Amino acid sequence: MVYKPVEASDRSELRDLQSDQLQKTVQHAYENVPYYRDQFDEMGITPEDIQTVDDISELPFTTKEDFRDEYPDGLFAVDDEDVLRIHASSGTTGKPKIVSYTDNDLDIWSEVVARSLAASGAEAGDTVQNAYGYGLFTGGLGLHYGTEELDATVIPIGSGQTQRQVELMIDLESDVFTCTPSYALYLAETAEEMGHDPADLPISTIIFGAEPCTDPMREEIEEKLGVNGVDIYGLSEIIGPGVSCECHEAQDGLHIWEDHFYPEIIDPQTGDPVDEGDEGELVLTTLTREALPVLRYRTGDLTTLYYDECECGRTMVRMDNVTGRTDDLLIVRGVNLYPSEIEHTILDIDGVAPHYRIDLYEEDNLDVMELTVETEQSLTKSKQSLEGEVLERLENVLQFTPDDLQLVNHGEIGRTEVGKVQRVHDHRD
Ligand code: DLL
Repeated sequence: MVYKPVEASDRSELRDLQSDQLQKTVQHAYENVPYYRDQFDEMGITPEDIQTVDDISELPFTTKEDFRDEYPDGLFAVDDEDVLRIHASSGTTGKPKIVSYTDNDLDIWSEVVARSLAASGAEAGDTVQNAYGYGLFTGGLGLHYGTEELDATVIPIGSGQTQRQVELMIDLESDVFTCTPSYALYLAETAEEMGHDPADLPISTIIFGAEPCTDPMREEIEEKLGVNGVDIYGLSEIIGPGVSCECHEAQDGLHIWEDHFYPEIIDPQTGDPVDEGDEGELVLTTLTREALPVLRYRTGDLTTLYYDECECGRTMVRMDNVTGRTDDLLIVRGVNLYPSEIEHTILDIDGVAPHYRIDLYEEDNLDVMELTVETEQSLTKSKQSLEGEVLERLENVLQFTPDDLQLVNHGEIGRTEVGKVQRVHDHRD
């Protein structure tokens, strides 16, 4: 069931609404953000040139470098006294991206998260245990206020304290658990170590996001914990979690809340739009943000958009789940591959556990890749034969062989209790 009627609106009406909102956003950005005004002037365009969403490609892109260059608040479009909240997204290098919200922005954020929760099957009266980190990261507070907006009960436990998560979940009979996909697996392991069958835990839905999750990983989560796994997507620069979410009815792509965020897919090399149905980089424009209007943000996330009807009745476009980023691409001895392709290729081999790491080194000017994979606790075949299977699968599917493959026992690869899992460790200069 939709949370707001607009989720199932007629697409031509939606387009008119988007065009109106785009005009307002462009005007707002031009008038209040010197960075955008300079860009427009340099490109010889004015806000009046943008009449409908079809004109959007006239606008400049915004990149994560622009956020860094304008650190901390150069992209803010309102006075300090109108900013009610600040969050930040910490990159691996350099300054964080600082993002801000007015009162109205916070209301919209709660609403899009509530829509996402409702799409996942959560209802008013449910108990939602929120294991996303609270603080500058948008996951904790984003899911928190969205849960309250839905009129559900939120348990604001935040990340970590995994044994306590299990105990509370049982004692308070949580219906929904929100966390990263890697943490969902860790929760299952911890419950097992505590003597519980993870499938008997009371939760029926896990809303996972903030990290990529391939299909075999999702199946593992759903099977181990006996839940429906629903993917939620978002990024701080645009709002936080709640840009899009899967519906539990179809679980076939994430509905983008298009009355607030306008999506495009471009070729990451040329910046040109791709044909409908082709994969490329997701570009998002905020349509209603006040404190931080963002035009054509290059997310770096690779996906595809589907405009056909969804069985849930929502008409809002669906994006494929994001399993790769433009900056994730590994080029190892001339072979281009994404970590998610490796994950996808090996995880459904019987005996391989969903825990792996990739280490990249440079030796004599050549890239060297070491792949470390955990075996299932109940491994019934020899490690040698499993190794052969993994290598054969990688060669057959990806035409790729790692320089070194290590099969290690259950639990040998460190788990991430707080924050996002890091599977690729690049030791090259
Ligand atoms: O990760 C917001 C969030 C919190 C989303 C909780 C979902 C749940 P950032 O820290 O700014 O914000 O990171 C944004 O994380 O560009 C993607 O690369 C990745 N990401 C977010 N959600 C997904 C997802 C939050 N469902 C960056 N699948 C994004 C794959 C995701 N990657």
